[in-house]
Amino acid sequence: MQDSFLAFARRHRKPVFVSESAPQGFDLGKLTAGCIFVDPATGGPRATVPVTAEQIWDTWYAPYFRFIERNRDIVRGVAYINTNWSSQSMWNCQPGACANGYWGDSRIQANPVILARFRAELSKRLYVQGPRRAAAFEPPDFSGAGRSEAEYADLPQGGTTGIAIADTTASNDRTALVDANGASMQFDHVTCGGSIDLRYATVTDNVNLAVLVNGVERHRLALPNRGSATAWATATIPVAVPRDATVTLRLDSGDVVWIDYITPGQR
Ligand SMILES: [Ca+2]
Repeated sequence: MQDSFLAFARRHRKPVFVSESAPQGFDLGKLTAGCIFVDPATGGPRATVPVTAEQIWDTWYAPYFRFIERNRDIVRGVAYINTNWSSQSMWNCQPGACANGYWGDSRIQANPVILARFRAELSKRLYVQGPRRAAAFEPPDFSGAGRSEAEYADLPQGGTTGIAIADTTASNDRTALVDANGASMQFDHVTCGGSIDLRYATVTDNVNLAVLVNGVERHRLALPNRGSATAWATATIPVAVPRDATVTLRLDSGDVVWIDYITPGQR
């Protein structure tokens, strides 16, 4: 359902807003889980079962934040309903009076583990903090099935002087620029493959990239000067990628390289 909606939005090059989201059926204060549908025998809630905060996180919150992150090319806003549903007559579920199903309590402050993890998620660079306005939506490059597009990679700003800049504009070929030695870009949730293909361009000599898989350096790659920022070439990196890996490219020398994408793609 969600995927078909996202596919629809991408086809029409529109942004997506996730509205009124909440982990229905969980009570974060009582640490219980219950069926959201009415028990026909009583016209009320079914029995709840005890759960841990970790189980609630893994069942609902982790996939929720993962969904946002994986679709950040078009998911540009979310709203979370932070409320004790059971305290409101419209949503409270009692025998014989449960018109809207069982909801529970989705207040993140009702559990310190959920609260801390929720805050940690929102502190990621993915989210706009404070009064700063979000950047205007520009439809990204959706042509890259099976690719991990550099313009949507994480840019950890590695090293002391390095910077990495994502450019999703068509006029710049929708790439990311790694500028200055020490900077890196990171692709997460890369699917498995026997090697990595890298589409790149550079205008400097002596470009050397370190290739890290799950944080461990696996290869060093020397790239020739292509003479132009859009003179693309593909280099094959003889590094196997395990399932759901993090692939990091760090610029060790050469000062500047543009990266379009790597293969394999991301989950
Ligand atoms: Ca690209």
